[in-house]
Amino acid sequence: MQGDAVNSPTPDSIPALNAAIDEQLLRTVGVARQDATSTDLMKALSQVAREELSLRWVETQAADRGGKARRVYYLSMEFLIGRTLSNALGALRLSNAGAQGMLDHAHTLEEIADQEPDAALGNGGLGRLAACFLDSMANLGLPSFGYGIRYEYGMFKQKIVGGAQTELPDPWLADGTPWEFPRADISFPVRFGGWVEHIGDRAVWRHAGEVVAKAYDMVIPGYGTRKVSTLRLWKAVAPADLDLQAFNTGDYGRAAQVKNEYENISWVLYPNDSTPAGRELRLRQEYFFVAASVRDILLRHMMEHGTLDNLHEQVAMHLNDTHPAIAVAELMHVLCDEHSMPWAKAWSICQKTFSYTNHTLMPEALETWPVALMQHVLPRHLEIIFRINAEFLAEAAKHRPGDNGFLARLSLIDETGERRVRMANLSVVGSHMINGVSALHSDLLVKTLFADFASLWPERFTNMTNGITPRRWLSQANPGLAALIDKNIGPDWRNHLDQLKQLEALKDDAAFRADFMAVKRQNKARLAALIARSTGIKVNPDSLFDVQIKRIHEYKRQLLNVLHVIWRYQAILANPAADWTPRVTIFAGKAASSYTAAKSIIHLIHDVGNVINNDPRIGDKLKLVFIPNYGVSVAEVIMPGADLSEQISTAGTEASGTGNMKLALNGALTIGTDDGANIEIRENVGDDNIFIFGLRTPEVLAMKQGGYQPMRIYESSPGLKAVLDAIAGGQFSPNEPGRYRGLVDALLWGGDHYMLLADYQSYIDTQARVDALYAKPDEWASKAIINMANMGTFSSDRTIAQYAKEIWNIPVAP
Ligand code: HBZ
Repeated sequence: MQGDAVNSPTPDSIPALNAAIDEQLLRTVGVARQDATSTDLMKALSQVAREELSLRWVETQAADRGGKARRVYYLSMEFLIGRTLSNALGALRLSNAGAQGMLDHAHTLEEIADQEPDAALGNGGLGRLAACFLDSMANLGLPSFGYGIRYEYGMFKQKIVGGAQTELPDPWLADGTPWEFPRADISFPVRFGGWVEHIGDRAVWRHAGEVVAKAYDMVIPGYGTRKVSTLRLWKAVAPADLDLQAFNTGDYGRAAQVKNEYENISWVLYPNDSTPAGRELRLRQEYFFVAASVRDILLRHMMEHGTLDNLHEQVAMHLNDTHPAIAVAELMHVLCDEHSMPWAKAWSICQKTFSYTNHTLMPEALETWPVALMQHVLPRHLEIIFRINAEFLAEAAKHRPGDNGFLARLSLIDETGERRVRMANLSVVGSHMINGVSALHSDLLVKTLFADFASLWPERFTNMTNGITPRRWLSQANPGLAALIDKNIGPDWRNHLDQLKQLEALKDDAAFRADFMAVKRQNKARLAALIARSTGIKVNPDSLFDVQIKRIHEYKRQLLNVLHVIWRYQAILANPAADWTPRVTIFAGKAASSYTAAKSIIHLIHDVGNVINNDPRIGDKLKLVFIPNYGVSVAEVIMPGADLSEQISTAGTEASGTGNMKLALNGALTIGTDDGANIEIRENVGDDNIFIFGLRTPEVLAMKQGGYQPMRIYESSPGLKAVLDAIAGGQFSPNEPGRYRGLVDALLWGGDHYMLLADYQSYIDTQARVDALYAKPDEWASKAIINMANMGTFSSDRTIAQYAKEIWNIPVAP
């Protein structure tokens, strides 16, 4: 199958694609053309794309092997891929032919693509970043693999029952997926438990149990190239002999139980996005995928180079946060214990091979494992960590003799209570480069969390500002805007997002502005339809669509947004004749199942929405909706339809944010704090084209140190008082008036940890400026265009090119 040119199918590709679809219906799916359901069509069309991906995969492997390419291996517990069909068709230049082919079957491509379940193998930003990165690695032709876990159950499905979140399992593989390639011949044993024997100077790990890791590949196509990247996911299976033994005894119940004990390792994604799970199964998951990946990488290296001495010259392994940090100890284990490499040489290779990205500064989010647990699950690795630590601390002590506090902070072991292994410290010590994910975050990393390490090795710390793939987040999610851009500057922006800059010249061009806003209007109608379908609430697409979509977390301050909505509600009631800019406030996002405060915020949004949306005095002036089950596919509908992007975390808490980039790229204006990548968005779009409010990071710190008193703010602000009193007094929960007492008490009496009250007035005032601008459609449109036009730097192609050059040392074609 020949691919068509961007957005213009060659005349003969449509019949060729149609024939291929019919053949797949018949041969693979097993239905006659006229009987095919939309699911059958999804499978057949996917199969056509899969065959082409398969060819490209084989081609890429041969080329990389032949060229003895230096490769990057991106180790990540999470890859939030979403759906693959539309993305694959886009990369194969088959979108138009595919759409036509589906129309010939009386279906739209959108309807067919909707049949595919999301591969939701991640929690939020960190997992989605990994998916955008794979897309860019493929696009840049970078010899690369992503390595992770083939979770049988991905991120839970969120269902709202009576205004509250409930969690349902996500059996995304139940009907199989057309996108994976099981590699039956690629599997590795992964060992756990037992003890370590020291024979002379050799350490021998006498493990207690073992599970088999089996490889399943997903092929990640590049857009501007035939090169692909590979996402290799590991599934845990019980060793065959154990299976047999159990079955032979005839006790099938026991056999199934034993099998489950092994295979549960890859069953389910931990749905916590910040507090580490601290559970044995989680540690097993981390080690499981890391051990299999390291073995796979070393095997490939040995086949190509015949020695491990030059591992660091050919291999870059990247740690996506600390979740894969045990890889540092695993590589030492394999090199020293299995390949008899001297410790010092192995350590030098190890440090040159690994690099590490940190995604959070918040102390409670940092992963540590009890020494006792690690002793139980990975006794040899614990020994290795102790030795790394001893040698490291001896070296560090030379820099500040007698400074025990310095050493205690640097130590890989936290000795303050129950002894624990600090995975962030292990990651830093084991890596030659460490980066944060926005300029602010990277700066704070070296000034706070890693200040002691940075005093030893300043040259190892750097910044890699996050990015997003323009293929999924503009070309695919927003075909209307993509077509308008194509018409004006051609199609190459998909590979060179900087080209959008040319559109800035059209910001005052009446015709372009009209076209741009017409596309926005269509996308808002599509979003309104999703809202109606998923919540039953009708919203007017001519209102300002104000969007906050992300994991629900106190530091992200969805509650501050709710305070504004209630303020507005009360203000409209007090002054109904005023010229209110009609607004729909839209939330979406999941709360970790055990995170009580976050779940309470979801409930509050629903309760407040219920009151406002059913108050006849309000009408279209204000609506509040919560779109359930946020995920990649839902985001693809919301992003294009947003006018206003809420990025309102307490300054210094959001490492970067990436939704902020997606929304601005789709022409939303940002209302945000001076935090994470908001700062770089402001630098790119200019102060006049973004709404920045609230305290900045140093001011947050100063106010905390000076003794922050939220109660004072409450008492001196009648507006704020009325809002909080309404919540606490049960105005939105008349059947359970005390329902939100806890949320409000945490603000007034609990110290308001994320300083909502400190930023409240500034936020309200800034929202008024938003209203005023929205009332001038031409000015709003110009600013939205400026935002989109200046998002070039936030392409993940830029981010990955930077990683490749500055961290991984892999050449990329300019
Ligand atoms: O990573 C996010 C940051 O909060 C966000 O600011 C940043 O843009 C993004 C990409 O760099 N962090 C996460 O999404 N973190 C997790 O999802 C997570 C998952 C499992 C954990 C801990 C954190 O155990």
